Amino acid sequence: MKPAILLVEPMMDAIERELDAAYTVHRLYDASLKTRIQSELGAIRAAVTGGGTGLSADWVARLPALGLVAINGVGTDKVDLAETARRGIHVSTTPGVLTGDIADMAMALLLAVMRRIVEGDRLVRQGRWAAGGQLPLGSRLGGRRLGILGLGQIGRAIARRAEAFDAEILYWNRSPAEMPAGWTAVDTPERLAAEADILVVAVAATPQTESIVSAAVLAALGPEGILVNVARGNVVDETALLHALQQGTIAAAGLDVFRNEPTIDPAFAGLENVVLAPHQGSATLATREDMGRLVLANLADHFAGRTPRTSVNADRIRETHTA
Ligand code: 8YV
Repeated sequence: MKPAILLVEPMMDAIERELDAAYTVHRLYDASLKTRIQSELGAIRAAVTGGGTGLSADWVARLPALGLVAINGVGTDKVDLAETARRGIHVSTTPGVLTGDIADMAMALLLAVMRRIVEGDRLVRQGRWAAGGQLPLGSRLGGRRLGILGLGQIGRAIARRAEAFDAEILYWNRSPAEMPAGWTAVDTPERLAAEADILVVAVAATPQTESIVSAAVLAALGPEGILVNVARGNVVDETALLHALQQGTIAAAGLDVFRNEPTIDPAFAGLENVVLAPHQGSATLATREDMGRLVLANLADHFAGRTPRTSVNADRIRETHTA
């Protein structure tokens, strides 16, 4: 009999076909299957989910045979890492394969904001250009100071891209790390915002980074400043961000992530100085295929009795269970 798994959110068709071939897949996102899933809870041995969705503590508690939460993404903020380690449940992610796409998304949002791409599209489509309408001038990226908050793999990929656009790179990182010459370390997020023209958020969401982009950081970014967020909504104080955008105490923002996705604060839709994306950082065919393959490999490892190859908590499980 095929092992049973829970699929929390849809994946690309080719990957779902491979999941179906190897496993009995219980699709949690399909409301019509709810009752059937209830009667299968005891049989489910792995869950597959997205980084932004995770698996609630409630669901972890309802699955007594759960041995793996395979995240189709890199964020582990929506899974209780202490509880999963306590129960010996592995949590795996898809590191590396999505780095370039997220960095591309940060640049796309930044350029869309600076060159007024979305406003321009509306002006052309709605016939206002033909009727004599003009787009206000945009701003130049070359020569501007771009501050990156969180210089992990994704932050570095953003820095490399921004360098190619002739921006000057500043960064803040929680732990000191060796960086290429020419990138300037700044010792607090607030100082980074004060020194940069653009603040790009690429920090992992943890209890320590909750609202790290605070009202004070936004005030330091200033009325000419631009914010780009490709990390997680909860690393930004969203009430302060909306206020800053409404009052013009920062100039503009490009946002791929929000609190309460997908039902985000409706105030964003009323603002002209933001470009909004529905959490698309890793959403390309090639990357979602690579991510899906890594999820499949982690599942195969788990069901063959091996440690899932990109488990993020294998050490923690070992420590918890040998202590
Ligand atoms: C994905 C993400 O959109 O990597 C993450 O943590 O949030 C994104 O890459 C998501 O995991 C796919 O559902």
